[in-house]
Amino acid sequence: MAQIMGIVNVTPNSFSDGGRFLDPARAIEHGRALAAEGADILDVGGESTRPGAEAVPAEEERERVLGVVEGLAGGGVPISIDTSKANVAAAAIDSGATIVNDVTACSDPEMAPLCAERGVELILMHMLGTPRTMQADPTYDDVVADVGAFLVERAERASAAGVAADRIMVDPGIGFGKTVTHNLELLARLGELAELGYPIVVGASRKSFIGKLSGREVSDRLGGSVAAAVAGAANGAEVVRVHDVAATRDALMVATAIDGREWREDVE
Ligand code: HH2
Repeated sequence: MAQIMGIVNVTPNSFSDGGRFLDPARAIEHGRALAAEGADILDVGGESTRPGAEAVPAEEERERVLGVVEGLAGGGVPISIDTSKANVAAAAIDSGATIVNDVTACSDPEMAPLCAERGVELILMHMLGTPRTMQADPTYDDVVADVGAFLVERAERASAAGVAADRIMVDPGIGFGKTVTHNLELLARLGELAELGYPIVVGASRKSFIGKLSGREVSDRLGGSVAAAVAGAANGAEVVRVHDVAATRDALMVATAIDGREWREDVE
């Protein structure tokens, strides 16, 4: 069964839960609840990447996330740090994070050398442009081929900087410079990206394409999000990044059991 990465956003402005977990104690409580629901990884982030979001200074981002990483590390569930800044990642690794989730795929030249030196896993995500600009008329020749070529190039660059190839995962970046059609194409053809040789991470949870398809506000996209996670896993994702762990876990367990015609002990 695909692994479930539970989202812990320590931000005032994340698109679906901004401000709810800015207080570190509440964020830790939320992370623990997601772990109890069955999260395999907890992804802690201190900078929103929603369309139009402004960058957060490193000092502020560090202050938001470090106590939360520290509070959740050692709880039996690996912690990933969702950051594009190497100095934030370094401090989070010191606090117990073992995975770096970089939505800019190592735009910071220090990021890959850091991950190599510290022996952590690295998630490289595709984004077209920056959060400020990415939704302004994104265009591709073939979105799957273009995203795949970008991810391979960044993965090879990270390898050249010393990150072991088996510690690299790639993510097509659903919603990051993509139209609804691009997102659907990527989710449907995830298997082509899996053939690149790196485990696939995918995050569709509550994103706007689900709102556009279902006509639902962000607070009411659970059904669409679960469907996207199940489809992503069926098409080759090894990790699904979600806000709603319990519902996703139930759905993946049932879908996996049907697929393998097995249940309980045998499905995981
Ligand atoms: N999406 C978001 C943030 N980080 N990381 C990966 N690897 N893949 C994703 O698709 C991804 C990500 C955006 O979602 P969220 O954290 O809920 O919102 P915000 O960026 O507004 O905090």
